[in-house]
Amino acid sequence: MNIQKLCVLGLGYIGLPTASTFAANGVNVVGVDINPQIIETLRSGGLHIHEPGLRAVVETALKSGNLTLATRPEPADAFIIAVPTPFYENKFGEYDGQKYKLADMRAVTSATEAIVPVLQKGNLVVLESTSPPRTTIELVAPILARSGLQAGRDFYLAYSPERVLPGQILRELIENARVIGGVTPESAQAGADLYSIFVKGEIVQTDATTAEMVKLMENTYRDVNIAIANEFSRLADKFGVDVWEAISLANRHPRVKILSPGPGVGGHCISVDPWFFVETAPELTPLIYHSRRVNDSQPHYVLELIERAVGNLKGKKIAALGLAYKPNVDDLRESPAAEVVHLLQNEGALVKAWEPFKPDANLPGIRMASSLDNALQDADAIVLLVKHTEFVNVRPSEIASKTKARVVVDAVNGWKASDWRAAGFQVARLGVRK
Ligand code: SAJ
Repeated sequence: MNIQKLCVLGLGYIGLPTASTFAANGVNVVGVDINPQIIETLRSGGLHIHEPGLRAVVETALKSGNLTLATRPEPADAFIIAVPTPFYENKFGEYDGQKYKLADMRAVTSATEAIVPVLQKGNLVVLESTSPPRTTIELVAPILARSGLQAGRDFYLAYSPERVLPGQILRELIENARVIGGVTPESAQAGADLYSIFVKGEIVQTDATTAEMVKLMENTYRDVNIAIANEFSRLADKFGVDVWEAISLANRHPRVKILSPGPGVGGHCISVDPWFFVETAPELTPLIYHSRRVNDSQPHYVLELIERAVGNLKGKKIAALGLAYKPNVDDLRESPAAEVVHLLQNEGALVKAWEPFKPDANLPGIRMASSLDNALQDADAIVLLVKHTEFVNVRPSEIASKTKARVVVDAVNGWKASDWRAAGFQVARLGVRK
């Protein structure tokens, strides 16, 4: 299929890099977002999201004229839907007495509806948004049929998941292998034609539901793996073992790759996607359900660890190092570190948080420090919640000179306990009772 003009619906973390990369490769792209503020920000040279290198790519795309911006789709050869699929905040499903979260598919529904009036014979429509299995054939195809055209017969329809890692989106977009699932083999081929414009990784064709399931399996596998690591951290603590040492020894086995325990699983992918399986098949997903529960409860476990090290938390001044959902990013969404801070405060602790990647973070109820030194001042204890490289590199003797705190709690295996002990600190570590 020959694609001259493309509409990308949704200009967020995935849509904007995708639209700009197509534009950089000579495609005439219309970037569509229903939020006029986003369009305005982009037109005036701003950027509403943070991703290394993105500003330059967007700027070049806009200047070249290959990327234009609009609030609704225009007739084109192909359409990519890259809108968010969050959960409902206050709506839950229930199975066997257990509550589960429900996907809010309203953005996918309205983006698809917006394509109906401009859809033409021979077009290609690709859904990229992470979605419950069968969304392409059971939600998207019927909406598009309102145009009088039928998916697979009159136009091509495919599902192709994004798999890029925040912080490395622009590189991974091009280099990662890409799965493309068509409602027919011809639809998968049309999708492959589209992405081969810039994708250097392998492009693998399959059917739409398989592609949807593959995406959810990848993130669910990671979530379950982290859940077992978190459970191992609790067991190691009980048995007087160092979980980090034990995992590294177990991982010497050629067929074992256990991930790392920590304060929990954050971000908007791994902590979200497994629920799409649970929602669509609660009776088949007890393992996935309980893994989510284990990871969601890990901040409480870290709270217990801190309480054990510090004693009664009421009135204690705690320096919390890190609020991001993972190391070396500025993204605080669904962050387990922020959850730990809230739990500490519920126990009456006076927490000051320092997040070098977002010093002016404005999270409700969290008091931010203005610098690392400011966080350490007057602290009774220091808690390491995110393994940012700059935290790993601090020198315990230097920290000792900046604070009266002599207790550190390391929830991420960022610090060498013996160095801190040598500098006069009492050390507690997640997954270690020694
Ligand atoms: N985490 C652990 N232990 C680990 C690894 C991660 O506790 O051993 C925690 C992190 O600290 C973080 C959370 O898990 O809180 C998720 O971080 P992550 O780096 O595992 O993943 P994300 O959410 O940033 O991106 C994932 C990626 N998926 C996989 O690696 C299978 C990415 O490729 C996907 O594109 C992205 O989800 C997405 O958009 O779905």
